[in-house]
Formats: sequence, structure tokens, C-alpha cells
Amino acid sequence: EKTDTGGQGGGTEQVSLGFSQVGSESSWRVANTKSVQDSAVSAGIALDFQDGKQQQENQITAIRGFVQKKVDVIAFSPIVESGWDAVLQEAKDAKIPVILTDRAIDTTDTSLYRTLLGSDFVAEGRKAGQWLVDRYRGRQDDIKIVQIEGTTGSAPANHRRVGFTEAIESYPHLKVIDSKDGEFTREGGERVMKTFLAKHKDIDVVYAHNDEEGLGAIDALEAAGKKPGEDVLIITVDASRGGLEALAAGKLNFVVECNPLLGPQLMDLVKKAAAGETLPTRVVTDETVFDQAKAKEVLPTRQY
Ligand code: GYE
Repeated sequence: EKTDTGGQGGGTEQVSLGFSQVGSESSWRVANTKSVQDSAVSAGIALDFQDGKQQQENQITAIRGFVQKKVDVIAFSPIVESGWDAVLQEAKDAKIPVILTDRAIDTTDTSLYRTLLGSDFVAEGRKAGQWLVDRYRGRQDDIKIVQIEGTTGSAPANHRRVGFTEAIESYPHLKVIDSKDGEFTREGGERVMKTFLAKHKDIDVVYAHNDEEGLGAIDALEAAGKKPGEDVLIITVDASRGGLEALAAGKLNFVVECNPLLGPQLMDLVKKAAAGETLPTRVVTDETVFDQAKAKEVLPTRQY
């Protein structure tokens, strides 16, 4: 199984992987990149890593480049869901298997990729909504929620909105009064939160699609003289170190985990695909949720 020739020469040929990443918008992404790079080294896979820098066209160019270089396997984390059919058809014509990591695409032709490895974002949104339902159980007065969404058109933004909406929709007093794209960054979260604060009085809850946006909301709330975690409750997704620290400090109230350490599972799938094996069509990662006590418990050993 091991493809590493150990410098002795003449061994099995090394499997090559072309990987196109979203960018470096969040600590989730930074941890994900490191996981992919480290795992490629330990699996003995030759990795051609390309940074998409938040532009779909950069990712399309990278994938075309991988086809030209005739890599054994292509993997990528699609910035947005739509618009991939043409370039993935080129990879398919070249008989190069494609693995989606982390984010899904929207296509009617599922033969364009072999599998999707990553989290269930709808489930994450539901967990966030369920916490809110439990938190305000028995209350009749309106709870005003603002939503700081992830990158417009991305799978995690779309699915985290859907799961959250689904969990709260039969509780009419839980009202989402505004939603806006915070681009999964701290600056974006801060900017959007400032707009919300200028527009709406008495916001009760912020649902941010990732930790960075939640941290940005904290910045905006503090600048406005409000106490995040007390005057306004904040829910986020990811559970990166920064998020868990803010949770332990009482500035965030609930954090849904999204695991970025996809590298080892990805390399297994890459080897199987390169060997012509059939892959399961969906590989979902295991995840949990965090309250303040649990954040304090895991922080000393948190890797990212
Ligand atoms: O939650 C966010 C990142 O696609 C799951 O992208 C990923 C999301 C993650 O920017 O922090």
C-alpha cells in the first residue's frame, strides 16, 4: 500500500494529487490547509497545492492545470456551489478522478466527481438552531436574531442557513430579522454587525456562520458599548481555538464544531481513487457541539 520509494528508486510510482484550496479566510481554513499538506507528506503523495484566493476563476485555472499536468487525482474545496460542470467534464474526459473536499457543488451530473468528503453543514445549522430553541423554551416574547452568513453561494453558507431555519421555523417568536454576507472573515463579521447595530434596536441573538465572523461581531458590540455573550447572545460554527477561547471567556454562548482536519481521510481516498477502487459517494466527518464548560475542558489540548 505504501507508495513511498524511500529513495531506493525503482519502487512503485508516487501518486500525484492536485489540490485547489479556497483561500485563507479563517483559522478553520488555515488548519485545513496544514492538515492536507502534512497528510500528503506522511502518505507519500506528491501534492501540487494551489491557493484559489477566494476566486472561482483561479480554481478553474488550477483544475485545468492539473488536467494538463496529468495528475493522478484532483481534489478541491469549491468556493461556491455552482459553475463547475464544464471544467469537471474536462477532468472526466481526461479520466482523472475528482474528490470534493469540505464543500459541495450544485450539479445534476454526479458522475463529475467521485465523492464528497466533509461535514454535514445542514446538521451544523440545525444544532445551532436547536440550542436557541432550548435556550428560549417557554418564552413568548419576540427574540430578534441577526444572521452573519458565510460567503454568498458557498455550500456552508447555504446549508447552515437552511439547517438553522429548519430548526427554528416552528417557533414563531424566534425571528430572523436580518441576514448578510460576512465572507467568513473577522473583518466581514465586524462590518456586518456594525450595519446591523445601526439598523436594528434590541438585537437579542447573533448567529454567525463561522468563528471569525462571531469574533468580528464581538469587536463591533464592544465598540458600541455592549456586552457580547450577555446583552447579545452569539452562536458560531467551527470551534477553532479562537472561538473556544471566546466561549470560555463568556463572549460567545454556543459553538457548533466543524472539523477541518480532513487530510488523513483525503489521502486514503486519493490512494483508493488512484488504485481504481470504488469510493463511497459521501464521507461525513464526526462532530460535536460546545458550551462554556466543554470549551474550558478541551482548550488545553486543542490543535487549531
Ligand atoms: O466553516 C469557515 C471557512 O468550508 C467548512 O469555510 C468550511 C468553512 C468554515 O472559511 O470557517
